[in-house]
Amino acid sequence: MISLAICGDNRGRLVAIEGMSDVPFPIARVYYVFHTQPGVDRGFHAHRALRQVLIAVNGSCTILVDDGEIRNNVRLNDPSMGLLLEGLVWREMSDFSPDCVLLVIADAHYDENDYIRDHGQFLDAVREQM
Ligand code: T46
Repeated sequence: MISLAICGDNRGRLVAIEGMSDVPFPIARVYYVFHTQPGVDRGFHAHRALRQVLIAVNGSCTILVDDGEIRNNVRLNDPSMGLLLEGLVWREMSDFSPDCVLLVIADAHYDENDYIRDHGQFLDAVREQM
């Protein structure tokens, strides 16, 4: 988890995110997931090279992270906390609150070739890198 500094005053709060300081990579892309329908799960893939930070800037959701050996659920519910995903990590997103806005900051442009969408192929890739 990455803790993001909050600039707060009597007007409210602000979080600024700069590449190579607040997140440990240059920022190439930002996208957000919102209006996720009840009961819908997303993700179910890993990335070969992409580095990302996930932040629930509103509401909450759960990210299952799986490195091929250990599977952990991380609840994101704080707009000042980011989940850094790098290396071969399978991820599944679930339990989105109706108001959830999941912001994702990435170090590369969208590339479908970087995705591993089959869990068996993901486990093979983990074994190959050992
Ligand atoms: C990830 C998790 C956390 C684009 O055209 N450009 C983009 O930058 C992205 C991210 C997606 N798309 C298109 C591709 C699909 O037609 O948007 C559609 C939904 O993408 P996807 O099914 O991959 O969405 P999620 O929520 O399953 O996964 C996304 C990211 O793709 C992925 O990198 O780590 O969020």
